[in-house]
Amino acid sequence: NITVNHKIGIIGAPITIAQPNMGVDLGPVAMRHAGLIDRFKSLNLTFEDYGDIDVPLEGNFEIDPKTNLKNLDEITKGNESVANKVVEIKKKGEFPLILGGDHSIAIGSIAGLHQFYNNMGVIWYDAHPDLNSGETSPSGNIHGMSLGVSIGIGEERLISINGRYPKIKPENAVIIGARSIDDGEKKIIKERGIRCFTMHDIEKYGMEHVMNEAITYLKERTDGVHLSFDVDGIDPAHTPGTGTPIEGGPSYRETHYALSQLYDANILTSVEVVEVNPLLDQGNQTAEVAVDMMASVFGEKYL
Ligand code: B3U
Ligand code: MN
Ligand code: MN
Repeated sequence: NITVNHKIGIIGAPITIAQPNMGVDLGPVAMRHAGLIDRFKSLNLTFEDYGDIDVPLEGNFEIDPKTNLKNLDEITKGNESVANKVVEIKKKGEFPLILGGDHSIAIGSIAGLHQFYNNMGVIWYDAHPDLNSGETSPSGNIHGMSLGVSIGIGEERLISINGRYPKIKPENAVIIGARSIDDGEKKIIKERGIRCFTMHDIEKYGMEHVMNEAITYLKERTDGVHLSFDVDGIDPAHTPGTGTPIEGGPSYRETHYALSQLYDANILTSVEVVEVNPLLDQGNQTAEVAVDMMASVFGEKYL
């Protein structure tokens, strides 16, 4: 859990080829440039930045007719490296913070993390549920499949990275902020009993209530909670620098508050932040917002 004495192990995971836009590989450097390290210092956190890991950066972006996936070999390889690095950090007793990279890195981070828990949970803060597979994907882009892979759906080579699957039980996954859900994903959410708080729920009940529900639910049933934070979860008014912005998301304020609730509840055991793309950004705004959000997760308060 997050305390000033629990060392945070930071890694960059610049996987970019699980989606089509150039530039997500620059996410880690953009967030460091936006002052992530200084913010952690001023919070008196104990941490070490291990830099970016090596991952394949080139693919051919052709849909393989057998799998309906793009760049499977390279993405498998990259996520094996992510998983190995996360295992290394956990074995040192550190709290993993992984900087993406596209959202496919969650395949590797959750694969690495799962061996340390019996009943791991995940909070998926995202405009998308990322529950596609080769069978349902409209795009063949693997970043839209990472929660699906983590609950054991889809390509064998992905679901079996670092051992047994599923990595997490579907009922231990909570999605927050979804507002772009493909038909195949709707089916999976219903059939597998995934808790999904869409924008409709946030509008109706308010962010505070939704987060309290999510926290209570996960506290009761899990022995660790990974936050998988996709910056496109936030309304694109605040985070334009991302590949698939979707209108009508939670504001900066709501997101900031939600993350401070997670800090106060003290339930998180690992965090990742993904889909920051400085080449699509206005200035470095999206990385700056991402850093503000990480500061909130790691305990920064206004007063
Ligand atoms: N659901 C669509 C689009 C998408 C998913 N994740 C992002 N975009 N960032 C798909 O391709 O799976
Ligand atoms: Mn995502
Ligand atoms: Mn998304």
